Amino acid sequence: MLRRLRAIVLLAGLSGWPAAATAETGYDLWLRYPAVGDRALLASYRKAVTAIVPPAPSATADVAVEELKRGLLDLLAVPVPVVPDVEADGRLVLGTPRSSRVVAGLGWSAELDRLGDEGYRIRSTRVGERRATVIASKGDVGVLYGAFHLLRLVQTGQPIEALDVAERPRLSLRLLNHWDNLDGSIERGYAGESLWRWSELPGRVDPRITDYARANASIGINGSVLNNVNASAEILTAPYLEKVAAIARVLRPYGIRVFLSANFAAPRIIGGLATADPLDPAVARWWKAKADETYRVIPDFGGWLVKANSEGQPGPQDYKRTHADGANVLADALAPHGGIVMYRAFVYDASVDPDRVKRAWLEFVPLDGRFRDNVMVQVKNGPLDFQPREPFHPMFGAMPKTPLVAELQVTQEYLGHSNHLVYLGPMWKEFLDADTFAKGPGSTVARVVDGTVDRWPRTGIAGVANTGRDGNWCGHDFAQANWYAFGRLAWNPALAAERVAEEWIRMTWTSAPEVVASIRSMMMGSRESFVRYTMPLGLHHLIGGDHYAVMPENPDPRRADWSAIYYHRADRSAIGFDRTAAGSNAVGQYRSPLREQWGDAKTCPRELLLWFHRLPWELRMTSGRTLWEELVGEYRRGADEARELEARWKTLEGQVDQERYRAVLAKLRRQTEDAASWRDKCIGYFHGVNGRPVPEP
Ligand code: GCV
Repeated sequence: MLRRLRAIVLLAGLSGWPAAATAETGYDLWLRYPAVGDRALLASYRKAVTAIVPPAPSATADVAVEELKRGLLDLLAVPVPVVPDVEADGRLVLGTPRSSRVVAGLGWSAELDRLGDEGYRIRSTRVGERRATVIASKGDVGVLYGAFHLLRLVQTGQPIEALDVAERPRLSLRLLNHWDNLDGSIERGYAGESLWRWSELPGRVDPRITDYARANASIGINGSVLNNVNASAEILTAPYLEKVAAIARVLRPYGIRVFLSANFAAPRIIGGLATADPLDPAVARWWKAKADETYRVIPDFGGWLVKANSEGQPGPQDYKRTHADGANVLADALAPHGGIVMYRAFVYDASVDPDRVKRAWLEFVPLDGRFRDNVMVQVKNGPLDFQPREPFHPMFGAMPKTPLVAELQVTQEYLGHSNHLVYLGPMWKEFLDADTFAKGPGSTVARVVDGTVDRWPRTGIAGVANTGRDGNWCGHDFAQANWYAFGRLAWNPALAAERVAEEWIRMTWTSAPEVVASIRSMMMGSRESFVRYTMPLGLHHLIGGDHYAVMPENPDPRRADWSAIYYHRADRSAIGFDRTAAGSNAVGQYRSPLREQWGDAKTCPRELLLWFHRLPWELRMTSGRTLWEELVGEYRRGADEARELEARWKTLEGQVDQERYRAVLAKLRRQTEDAASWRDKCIGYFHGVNGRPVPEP
C-alpha cells in the first residue's frame, strides 16, 4: 500500500502535480530501495545484474528471489527477469550445492560447509564463458542473507562487479525479545500496540508480520521471543499455541524461529497442579507434555525464555530450589526436541546483598556447571538495568561452564523513549569491546559471548525490541537505527558503530555525502550527549515511575532500590555510591586489573566515577575543576548538545523528505526541552542538597 503511494507520488511529479515527497512514512525502514541516482554506478549495476538464475523452489529460496526482484526493480529502475540458466553475461545465480546445478558445479562445497547454513559467499566469477555473480550458501537461509547483502551493497552505493565476500554470523542465536502482552500492550513499548494482534490470530495474520520478517532477515535476526518476560501463562494454552504457530508459519521462510516466555508457575496456573516445584515429578511431567504439545504445532519451536524470582515473578526459590533446578526442569522437557531454555539473570532479591548490582552475580556464579547443556543464562549488559551508562555485567567471563546470552535493550526505556534521538550503537560497542580479563587481556565481552573465550557450543544475543504498530515501527524515525544496529552487531560484534550508522543512513535517508556525514555525526555523539544531560559521571537511575521523568529526588517508598536517592546518595558533603572494598565491594566482582583500576578514584574512568565511588563535592578533578563544577558542566554541555542536534537537523531541510524531516524535527524540539529540564532540575536538586553555589556558566 505504502509502496503504491510512492508510485503515485512519482507519477504526480511527472504529470506536473506538486511532487510531494511527503508520502514517506518510514514504514519501509532501511528497505526503501530508492532508484540509484549516480548514473555511472547505475550503469555498472545494470551491467553486473541483468537477470536472476534462481535455485530450486523452496519457501526460503522463493522469498530470496522475490526480494531481489523487488529490490533490484526499484533500485535499478528496470525489471530484472528470472531466467533458467546462465546463457548470457550478467546473471545473478542463487543457491546451494543442492538447490542449484550452477552452484554445485563451482566446487565451493568445502568453503560453504565452513561458512555453515547461515553463512554465504558472494563472488563475481565465470560460469563457463559467461560473467556471473553467485550468491551461494550451504543452506537456503544463507542464500537469503546473501541476497540482502547484495541489495545492501547496491543501496549503499558499493561497486559490485568484482565481489569476493565470505560471511558467517559470529553468534548462533540473534534474537529479538518482545515484551508484548496478550492484551496488545507492550511493556516499555513506545511505538504503539503489539504487532501480533492476538485476537485476530490464527484466522488472520496481519501482512505486516511479513514485512517484520523481511526487515529482520535483512539484518540476520533469526529468532523472536513473542511475549513479555512478565509472562501470562495463557500463552502456553492450546488456543494460543495455534496463534503462535500461525506467526511461526510467516516467519519460518525468513529463517526466524519463534520462542515464548514461559511463566514458571504455569503448571499451577493453567495446569491445575497444586505446585510448580521444579523437583516435583508431576511438575516435570507437565512441562514435558507442554513441550511435546508445543512441538506438535510448531515443529521448529526455539524454546522458552524465563524470568523467575524477579520483580514478583514466580520461580524455583518459591519452593526453596535453586535457579539451576528451575532451569533444568524446563530444559529436560525441551531437550528431546532440540529446544533451549534462556533463563534470565535479572534478579535482585534484597536479602542477598544490600547493593542491588551485586545480587545476580551472587545468585548465579555459584551455580556455574549445574545447568543442563541446553540452558543458557541471559544476562543484561550491565548489572543494574539498562542505564544510559553502566559498566559491563561482571557475570560476563565469570561463568565459563554456562553459555551466556547477552541481553541488550533496543527499546529506549531509560534513554528517552521514542522521543529522543539516541543511537545506541556506540553504547553496545562499549559493552562488547569491554575487556573482562577472564582469560587474560583481550577476553572482551564479545569474545565471551561468541564462545571464543570458553568454547561454548551455542552462543546468543538478545535485544528487547522497539517495534510496535506505529507507521514507522519504532515511534521515532531514528529509533529504527537501533533495531538495525542490533541486528548488524549481533551478526558481527566487530563491526564499527559508525560504519553501521552510515549503512543505515544511506539505506534509510539518502546517499548524498554531506547529508550522510551530518546525520552520522549527529547519531554518533547522541548517546554521550544523552548521558551528559541525564546521568553524567557514572550517576544512574535518577528517574521516576515511567523511567522517563527526571526525578533525582525520587524516594520510591515501595523499594529503596527503585528510588533515585538509593543510587546517588548525595548529601551536603558527597555524592555517589561507594562500591569499592571500603563500601559494597561490587568492584570486587570484576577481575584484576579492573577491580584495582575501578576501585581507586584516581584511576577509575571519569565516566564510571560515581558508579563506583562516593566522593566529596570539593574533590579536585583532572580538569582542575571541583566535582560539583564538573557535574554542572556536564549537564550544561549535554543540554547544549541536544540543542545543537536540533540546529544541525534544521540545516538538512530540503535534503531529506519533508514528512520525516518534520516528524524528526518535532521530536528534536522535545528533546531540546527535555534536556534543558534535566539540566535545570538536576543542578537545582543537587544544589539544594549540597548548599554550594551554582558555578557561573
Ligand atoms: C519486563 C526493568 C523494566 C521492567 C522489565 C524488567 C525486566 O525493571 O522496568 O519493565 O520487565 O526490567 O527486564 O524484566
